[in-house]
Amino acid sequence: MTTTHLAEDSPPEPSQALQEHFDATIAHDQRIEPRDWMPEGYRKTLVRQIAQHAHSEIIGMQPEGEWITRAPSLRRKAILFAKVQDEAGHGLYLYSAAETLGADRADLTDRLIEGRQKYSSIFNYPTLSFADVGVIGWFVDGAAICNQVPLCRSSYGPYARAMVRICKEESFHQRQGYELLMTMMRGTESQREMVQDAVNRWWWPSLMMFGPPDDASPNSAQSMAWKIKRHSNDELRQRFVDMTVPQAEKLGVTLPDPDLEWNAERGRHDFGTPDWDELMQVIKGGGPCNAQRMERRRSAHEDGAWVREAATAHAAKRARKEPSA
Ligand code: FAQ
Repeated sequence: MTTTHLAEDSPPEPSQALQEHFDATIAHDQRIEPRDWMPEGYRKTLVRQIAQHAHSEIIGMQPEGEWITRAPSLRRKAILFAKVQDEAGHGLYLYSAAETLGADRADLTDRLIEGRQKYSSIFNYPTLSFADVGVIGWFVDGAAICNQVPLCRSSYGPYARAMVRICKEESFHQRQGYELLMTMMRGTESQREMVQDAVNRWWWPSLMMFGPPDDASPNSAQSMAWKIKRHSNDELRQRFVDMTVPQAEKLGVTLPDPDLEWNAERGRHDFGTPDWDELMQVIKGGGPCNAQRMERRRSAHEDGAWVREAATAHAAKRARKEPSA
C-alpha cells in the first residue's frame, strides 16, 4: 500500500485500500484504534466532540463546586467533593483520548480559554440553592447518561473505553442527586418548594443539552454514518423525557411543561419545544453565567502555571537522571 503526497501542507491522499479497510471496520461495528488510518474529517470530528466533552466536564465542576463550602452537613460535603473530583477525572480521561488523535492538551485548553472551542450550554446556568445540586445530579447526569451510554459503542476505541468508566460514575452521580432530592421532599414545606423551583429552572436547559433539533444539527448525519454518535439528538432527548417522567411522579414534583403527556399511539411522551433561540444565545456566550465560568477557568489556569512548570522541570530532571525511564 502506498500513499501519494500532493503538496507539503495537504494530507496524503489515502489509498483506496486504506479507505476500504476503514469503511469495512465501521460497517462491521469494529473499533478504529489510534494506529489505524482514518479520514481527516473523522479525526477532526472526534477531536471536536471529545474536546468539547472534556471542557464540559472541567467547566461542569463550577456550578456544583460553589456549594462545597455551603453543603448542609459533613456527609453532603464529602459526597459533593467526591462528585466534583470525579468530573475532573472525566475531563482528564477525555483529554487523554483526544491526545491519541494527535491533539495537544495544552492547545485544547488554550482553545477553551480563548473561546475557540465550546463546552456544554448547561453549565452556564446559576446554582441558586442546595436543591440545584440534587437536580443537577438527577437531570444533568441523567441526560449525560442517556447521551453517553451509546457512546460506549462509539467507533473510536479510546473514546468508547473512556465512556464505560465515565458512565458508571455518572450513574452513581444521578442516584446521589435523586437521593438528595428524596430527602428534601421528605423535609419541610420550604425544602419541597426549593426542589420544585430548581426543577422549574433546570428542566428546559437540560433538554437543550442534547443539542439542536435533528433538522438543525449540521454534524449529526456524518457523525452517525461514522458511528461516532449512535442516535440523533432528538431521539436521545425523547429517551431522557421518557425516563424522567416516572421519576418525577415518584418524587412528587411537576415538570414545567403543559404539553407533556403520554402518547399511547407512539408509546412515548409528547412534550413542548425548548427555546432554541436561548440555546443558541448560550452557546454563543450570552448565557447567565458564561462570562463568570470562563473567567474562573482562566484564572484557575493562570494560578496553576507554577504546578505545570514544576512538573515539566521535574520530568526533565528525571529524564536526565534515568535516560531509559
Ligand atoms: N452546548 O451538529 P450538532 C456532562 C454545538 S458532560 C454547547 O448537533 P454534535 C457531565 C455543537 O458542538 C456534557 N454546544 O453537534 C457532567 C456544534 O458546534 P460545532 C457534555 C452545543 O456534536 C454532569 C453545534 O452546536 N456532553 O454533562 C450543544 O453532532 C454533571 C451544532 O450541533 C458531551 O459533550 C450544547 N448543549 O452534537 C458534568 C457528550 N449542543 O462544534 C458535570 C458528547 C450542540 O460544530 C456535572 N457530545 N452544540 O461548532 C455529543 O454527544 C455531541 O457533541 C452533542 C452535539 C450531542 C452535544
